[in-house]
Amino acid sequence: MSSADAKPALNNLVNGELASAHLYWQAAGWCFDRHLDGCGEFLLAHADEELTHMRKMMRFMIDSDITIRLDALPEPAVDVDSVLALFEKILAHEQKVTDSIGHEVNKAQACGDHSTFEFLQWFVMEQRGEMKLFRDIVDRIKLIGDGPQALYFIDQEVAGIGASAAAMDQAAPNPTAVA
Ligand code: OFO
Repeated sequence: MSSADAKPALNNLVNGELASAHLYWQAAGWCFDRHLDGCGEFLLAHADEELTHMRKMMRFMIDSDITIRLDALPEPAVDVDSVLALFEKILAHEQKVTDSIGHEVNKAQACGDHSTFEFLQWFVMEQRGEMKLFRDIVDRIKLIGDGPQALYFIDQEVAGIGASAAAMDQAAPNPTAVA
């Protein structure tokens, strides 16, 4: 491993946040096509949240004099045939994001980059919340069942989960927020 590889690669995480927003926009489109407007609105709002994560990371890089480099976005293929499969795909995506953040945290710790290590702790906890949110949605869909009769209830449930997650975020503002 070169010494460049040993350093935390925040560019990878910035690109990951943008890819998350890209996937959620496409997933929202999938929902609106099927008249699942509650799910669609939830995913649009979640894409906005991903952009705030990206911006937070970019601000840290700018303030730390780290060059920002954006990559081409992969096609956000939403090739699923049920709302359960859609949210399982999203949960798997969030697991990848969690793993990428953990990887960079390990590198920051290994190379003694305390500033980056501390900064990334916010993302570690954020991912914990993301995993819980999407696990809850998947569990709820499984409970309701995702047959045609259930779609209306699923749509309402996801809208409700999204609204309470947003209210909790507002009630507990991030103390490490970068202006
Ligand atoms: Fe940025 O939290 Fe989801 O990916």
